[in-house]
Amino acid sequence: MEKTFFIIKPDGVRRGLVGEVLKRIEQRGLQLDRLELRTAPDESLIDKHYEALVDKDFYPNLRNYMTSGPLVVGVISGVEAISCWRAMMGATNPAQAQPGTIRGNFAQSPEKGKAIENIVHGSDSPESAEREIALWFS
Ligand code: YYY
Ligand code: MG
Repeated sequence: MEKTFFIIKPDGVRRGLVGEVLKRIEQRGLQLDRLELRTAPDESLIDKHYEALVDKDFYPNLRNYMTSGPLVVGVISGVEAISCWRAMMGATNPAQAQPGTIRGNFAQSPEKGKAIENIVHGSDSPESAEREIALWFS
């Protein structure tokens, strides 16, 4: 079994999509190993989570968005859980996300200069899954 880390981002919580996202995880047959609501995510944790992106021009927007409200974090496991969950999320830019995916069903693309609000996060490799699980559940 492979493990991956996921986040229901502040827009997902704000819009009442927690149940919808968890339903999809359960219906896919992925196992929920950990699940927590984090009411006040702090900037330093977000900086560590997105350490590869902190120098990007969009990062200040991304950090504001990720600290704008409660988020739900968890660990799921299953066969090929990392790629399975990434496929369920859909493409980073919701305009390119396939219908049927979480982003493709529930997210819109931002106006220029605004943060991409795309509802969910998922680790992109075994190494990042291990790093992110340790970071958020240490
Ligand atoms: O893993 P994923 O969330 O699909 O995309 P990443 O490339 O890791 O970027 C993380 C996060 O940053 C993305 O979900 C939205 C935001 N972002 C952005 O606002 N503008 C970009 N050009 C690229 C990413
Ligand atoms: Mg990523």
